[in-house]
Amino acid sequence: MAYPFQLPGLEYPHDALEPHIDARTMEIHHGRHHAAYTANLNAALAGHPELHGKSAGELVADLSALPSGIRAAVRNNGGGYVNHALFWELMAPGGESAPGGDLAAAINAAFGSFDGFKNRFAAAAVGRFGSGWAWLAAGADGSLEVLSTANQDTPVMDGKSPLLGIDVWEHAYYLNYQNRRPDYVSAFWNVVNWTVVAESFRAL
Ligand code: MN3
Repeated sequence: MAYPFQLPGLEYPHDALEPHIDARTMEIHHGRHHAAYTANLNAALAGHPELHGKSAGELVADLSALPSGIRAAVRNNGGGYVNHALFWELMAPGGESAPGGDLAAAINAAFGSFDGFKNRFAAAAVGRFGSGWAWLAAGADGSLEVLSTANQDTPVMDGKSPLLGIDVWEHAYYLNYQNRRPDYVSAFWNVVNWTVVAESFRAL
């Protein structure tokens, strides 16, 4: 998909992830926050038809190639666009509780165990000061790592492939969890769509 970017639809109803993520949060997060990133990305690109053939992923993968006047806007809003498009796909009601197959083996090899991975991921999510994301990502050589990014930065900006991510901006959890970000992070494991994560891993 390229300019003009459109807000991707959700594959499940707003209330599908309850009680872990409440319907009102999903309505506002998808319908207002993600919609705003989409509109602001389009606004930044409107006067640059030479960029209209690029996907959002291509735009954020090489920020240095962009005109300086829109670089920050594309970083923030293009990042927000791709991060949220992925985030909705990474969640599903009643998903598997853990990955299987090659992905499970790779996680065990990189982090010692699935619990070892979960602990690292949760620490990155809880430890991100202010707004941002925590990720399971693959480097260019396919090696798995846990990292976090500030604001709407994405591992794609560093040439890495995001496999699983959690949004830890307060808008992602404040209505239900207020200041209890660790509780939101714990609840997130109940809605991870490991099938999608495994598909991304296989596609590396
Ligand atoms: Mn968000």
